[in-house]
Amino acid sequence: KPKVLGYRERAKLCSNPITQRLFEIMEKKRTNLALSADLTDSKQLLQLIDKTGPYICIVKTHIDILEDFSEDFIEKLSQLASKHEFLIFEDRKFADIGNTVVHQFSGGVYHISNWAHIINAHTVPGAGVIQGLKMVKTQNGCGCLLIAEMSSAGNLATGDYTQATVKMAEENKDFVIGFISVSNLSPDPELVHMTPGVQLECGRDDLGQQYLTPSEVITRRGSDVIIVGRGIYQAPDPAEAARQFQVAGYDAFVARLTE
Ligand code: 6AU
Repeated sequence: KPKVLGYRERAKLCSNPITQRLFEIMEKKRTNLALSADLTDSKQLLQLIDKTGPYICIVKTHIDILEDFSEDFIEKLSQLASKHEFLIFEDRKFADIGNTVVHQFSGGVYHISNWAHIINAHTVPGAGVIQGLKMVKTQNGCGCLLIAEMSSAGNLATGDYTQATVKMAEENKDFVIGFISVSNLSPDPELVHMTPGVQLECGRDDLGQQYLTPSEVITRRGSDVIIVGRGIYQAPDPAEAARQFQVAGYDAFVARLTE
């Protein structure tokens, strides 16, 4: 059984500055919680992020669901990222040929490459999607997560598809920093695993989302980061909910360390 490393040790082993910074933040703030900030009003979204900021290592955005996007939103989000020390992950799920994703990443309305620290991509187009994204000049030296598995019922990211995705990550470690997955797929300490579909109790929603608990995800399945949306922003007190997920996620990691 491979030895489980603490966040500080992981940070030292990472050659990519984004993963290095991520593990340093996780160590310093004692958190493996990513907030999935899926609100559609920018003012409410910024308030949510400011309140939950102390408990999280990452804010994950779906920038294209904002009803009132502006450059000012990006500026305020980046200020909050400095204030609270978290990374910004734009969950754009790039999934097209290299030439198209170059434009989707750098251009359009959102200019994601100017502000995101982390992005993600489906591997269904083949390695060209990675080659394209990698070509784009970025502000923050952005790192990419490959979607190797999904949380939703009946998804097709399984078996050979998942294994081929792991291989693509291992072959592109200058840019790929890890996976969206629901299990541990690679023992390489430089590759980070982030898992969505997390609540304090197992269950599902009406549209195929399936939930696991922090201890199932972190202790038993060996993932690194829990991604939580509705479990936090639909709670009566989102800051208190974020604190609970921080504690549950961190305790689950300590349990794995000491197993
Ligand atoms: O906690 P929830 O269910 O409210 O939100 C989960 C978040 C959503 C999804 O778009 C995203 O996680 N997600 C992803 C990601 C992060 O790539 C992959 C996946 O398989 N399932 C999933 O829910 O913002």
